[in-house]
Amino acid sequence: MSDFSDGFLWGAATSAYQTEGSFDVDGRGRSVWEDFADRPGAIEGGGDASVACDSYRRWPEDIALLEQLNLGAYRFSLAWSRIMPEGTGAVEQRGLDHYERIVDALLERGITPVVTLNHWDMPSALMACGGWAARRTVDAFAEYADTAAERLGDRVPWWITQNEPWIIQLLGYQLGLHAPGVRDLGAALAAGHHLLLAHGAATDAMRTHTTGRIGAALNLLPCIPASSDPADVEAARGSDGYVNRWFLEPLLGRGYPPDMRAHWERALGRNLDEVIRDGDESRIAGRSDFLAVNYYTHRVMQAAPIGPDRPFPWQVVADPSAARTDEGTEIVPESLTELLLRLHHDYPGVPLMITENGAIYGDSPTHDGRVHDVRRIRYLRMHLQAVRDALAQGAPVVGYMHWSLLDNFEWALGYRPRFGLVYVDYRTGDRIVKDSARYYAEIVRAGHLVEWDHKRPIGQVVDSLGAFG
Ligand code: IFM
Repeated sequence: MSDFSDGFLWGAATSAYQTEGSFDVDGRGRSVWEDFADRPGAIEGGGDASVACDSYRRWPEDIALLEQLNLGAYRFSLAWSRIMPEGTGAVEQRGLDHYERIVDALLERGITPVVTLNHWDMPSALMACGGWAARRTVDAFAEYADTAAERLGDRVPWWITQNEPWIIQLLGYQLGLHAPGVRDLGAALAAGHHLLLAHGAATDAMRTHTTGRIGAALNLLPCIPASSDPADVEAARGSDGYVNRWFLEPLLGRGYPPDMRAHWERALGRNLDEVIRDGDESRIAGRSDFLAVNYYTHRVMQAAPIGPDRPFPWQVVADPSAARTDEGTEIVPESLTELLLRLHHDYPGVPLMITENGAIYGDSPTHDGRVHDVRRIRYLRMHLQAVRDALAQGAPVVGYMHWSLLDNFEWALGYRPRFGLVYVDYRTGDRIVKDSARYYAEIVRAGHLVEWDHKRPIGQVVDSLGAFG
């Protein structure tokens, strides 16, 4: 019997900037990430994404991989600067043609495209007016979304407007650790709000071209108090407001949560009416056909004094009992079940798609040429079990996209962290299917969780993988 519903979307995810390379091809404009990567020390190892996985040229190979892994869905993103090199105005048809070829090739193979519009690589030109901190960027994004949907809307059934607005707000505009490298709390607040407003405006623009479902992807982090001390409980609630509810509540129709609004007002020393204007919340609400959930870990929270580098009265502390990935991320699959049940409870009727979940493990090919990433196998199994448990309790989960199909450019961390089901040799561009991918392919084929049989010769696990194995 199948553990997952018929029609459950099994897939893998990537993004344009992290995989494509070919910056100077087909009229692509510059993006804020090239500007950021040019700053000395911005990217670990000093690399950039100008080649990455070379997927702009090797995309047929990537699609063949999806097919051979039995995957029924592919989440990828469009590069805004390939479609509108200056952010607004002139449209580069070659960029649209490229993505149209990918969509058509996926559909020909029965693979459902799940298309993200903003996976962080905003055109540089838009920084002249402040990027996401500027309200006029909302209109620019709606224009881009309209253009993309006009070309692809008849064929793409799932659209994601924004990927992880909290990360853009926090790392891009508050801490300056991601592009565009701004460190300004007020700019961060504005950026987060404009990303949500842009979701609303983009959705309105796209509706005339598509009957596909439109949503935004939030990286949700369950916040757990470090102790039963009421101050820690309050810290966990505050952090939940900052990371999760600040985005969930307006998107799903309830407006910004007043407790977090008060935290922002105190931290900024002013009210938010200049940024969050009358009527804005109703331009964000009611425009999500589904919620895209990116899940990696939880946050254990402790009360902490406000200070120059701590605008809110809480801090993250380590969970000593948790297992960790190679990057130190705490592995807590049971939190995924709880999260999905909470979303089901708080926002009934909203379909949930897991659009990212994965782990950094540095395994590389061994003497036999294979990548035996047994820890990723275990990670994948535990998280799929968590999804299955949530489904069994009624959570409307419609799909699971593993992050990532390929090892790729992990932003400010460069190429060291490897998230892929498929290993990429960055010197040659060659792809090597990892054991975890073979295991995932077996699960997908079976439609339920299967055990990984270490003893079985790997070549027999997925018969069709020969060409890539
Ligand atoms: O690689 C990123 C992705 O671009 C956005 N979500 C988190 C992933 C892993 O850090």
